[in-house]
Amino acid sequence: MVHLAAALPFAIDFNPKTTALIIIDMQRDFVEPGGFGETLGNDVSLLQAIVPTTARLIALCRAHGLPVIHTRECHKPDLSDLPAAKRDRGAPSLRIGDPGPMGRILVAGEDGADIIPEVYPIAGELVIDKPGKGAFYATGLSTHLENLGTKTLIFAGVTTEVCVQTTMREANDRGFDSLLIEDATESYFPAFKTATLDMIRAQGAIVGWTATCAELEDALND
Ligand code: TIU
Repeated sequence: MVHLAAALPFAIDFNPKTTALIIIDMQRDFVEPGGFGETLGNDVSLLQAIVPTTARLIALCRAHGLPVIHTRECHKPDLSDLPAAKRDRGAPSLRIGDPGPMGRILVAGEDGADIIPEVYPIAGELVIDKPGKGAFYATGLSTHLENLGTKTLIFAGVTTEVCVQTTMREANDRGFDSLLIEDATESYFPAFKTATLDMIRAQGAIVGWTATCAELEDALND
């Protein structure tokens, strides 16, 4: 067992053999200019700060033999998995499915929907395309984790309060212990990131735990 004493709100113990890393939506559409994130009016450069730490976290988990799972929020080219309520929400500069500088916005197979090179999956790692915010919704993630015998999930990626938090809440209801790596997740809204970290660990880890990448590194290498 690994004892991560520095985790908040209190120590978490986990078995690396039943733990997996899930990297949420580190796609060009969220992190680079011209993609979905920017069409919503966001400053996407804010997300680039976590790229080196996320790469370090992935390397750490690979070195310790933890399965690494990557997700991509995207829709089928015929948009049959895109509810009108999602497509028509708000007043983005381009809607999901519209052509943009990195291909059609948030559509599977387009350049924008792909994962940024710095944290790209390697052969053998599962990549899950998901139509929703939560990675368990309308995907094979539950079955895959059951097959692996996973009990604990380590989370990173973007954005903290949208797809990361939604997936952590889904995981919580499915009986997983979840640990969010604070410096490998980011929001377009710094205050939302802070609030999300607080609400995850409040009330005795009501959703899960948080720790830094260095703290996880120390615990795994102990
Ligand atoms: N807009 C925003 O903050 N996030 C999303 O739309 N999706 C994810 O978080 N991946």
